[in-house]
Amino acid sequence: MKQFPAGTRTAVDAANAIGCDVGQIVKSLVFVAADRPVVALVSGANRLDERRLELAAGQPVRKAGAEVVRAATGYSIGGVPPFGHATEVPVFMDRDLLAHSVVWAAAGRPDSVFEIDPERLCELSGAVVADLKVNS
Ligand code: 5CA
Repeated sequence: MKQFPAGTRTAVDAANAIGCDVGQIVKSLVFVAADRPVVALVSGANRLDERRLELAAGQPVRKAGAEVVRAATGYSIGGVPPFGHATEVPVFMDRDLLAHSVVWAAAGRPDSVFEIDPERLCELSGAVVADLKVNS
């Protein structure tokens, strides 16, 4: 785990602090699919296509509000980790993350990140890998 006083709240902030490619940053985005919170792990270089997440989840999705993010994961926006959530949350993972040898994800705080092999991230999060980005 690495902590950066300048903050790692956004993917760009995190990449700048770490000195890595923004594509190696894991965004942990919380959506509500029907009534169930789900997490989409998306490369910092990509924009999530909500229709693709709907296809993967099999339900209509909408962005979760800050309160729902906190209740479902136990963490606040900007620090949501990709696993270790307070409740059982299905996880979907952007296939592009697997192209990197290591990626960096939020470690529960808006100033902390950890490094992980994306295959290991997939295992630990129990993620379903899918094409989630806009324009792929
Ligand atoms: N620590 C960084 C890099 S690991 C991080 O957590 N990035 S993130 O992308 O996973 O988290 C920020 C994301 O939270 C934004 O991309 C945005 O999709 C979402 N977000 C920001 N503000 C809100 C809000 N008010 N309501 C719902 N979602 C929000």
